[in-house]
Amino acid sequence: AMATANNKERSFIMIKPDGVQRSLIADIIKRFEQKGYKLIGIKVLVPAKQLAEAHYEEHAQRPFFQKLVSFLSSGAVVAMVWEGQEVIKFSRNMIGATNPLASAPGTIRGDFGVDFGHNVIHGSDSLTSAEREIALWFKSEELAQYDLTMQAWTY
Ligand code: RTP
Ligand code: MG
Repeated sequence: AMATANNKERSFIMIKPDGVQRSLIADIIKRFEQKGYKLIGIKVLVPAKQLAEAHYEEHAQRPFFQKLVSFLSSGAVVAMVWEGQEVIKFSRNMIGATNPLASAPGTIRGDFGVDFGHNVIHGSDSLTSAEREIALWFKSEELAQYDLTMQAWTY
């Protein structure tokens, strides 16, 4: 990596209730891990309505807002923070378009999604959103700092 690269960029990634119900947790984590990103925070929770509303506050005035937050708080989600160069933009590419039927095969929504309102996964859409969402879902002590570099016990 170039010396100037920001290898510490972070994104908030969340497997939505439909993704958990459909047993997609391992596959989704595998994609980020194999790309080379670093998992620094993860937890399973059923989000309170208030947390779901805060998460999607940018859509508060939209007609679909109540349906959106009810869905998010309807079951368990896997909330994660992934770290690495360009992780925000790249994870949006890995996730695919909002409409699963418009997202390319090879993307998470393109491979697994069928319903616009139940599209498996969320990813932050900008640095500002990522910082806001990470602070909303995680305490700083829940984020691990560690190296993935080779250790003496690896070959
Ligand atoms: P997300 O925030 O969940 O990662 O999805 P996104 O960026 O691709 O899409 P966004 O525009 O942020 O919308 C958030 C979620 O709201 C639902 N939605 N419904 N016109 C509609 O009925 C409508 N528009 C958006 C989608 O489920 C979308 O994921
Ligand atoms: Mg969004």
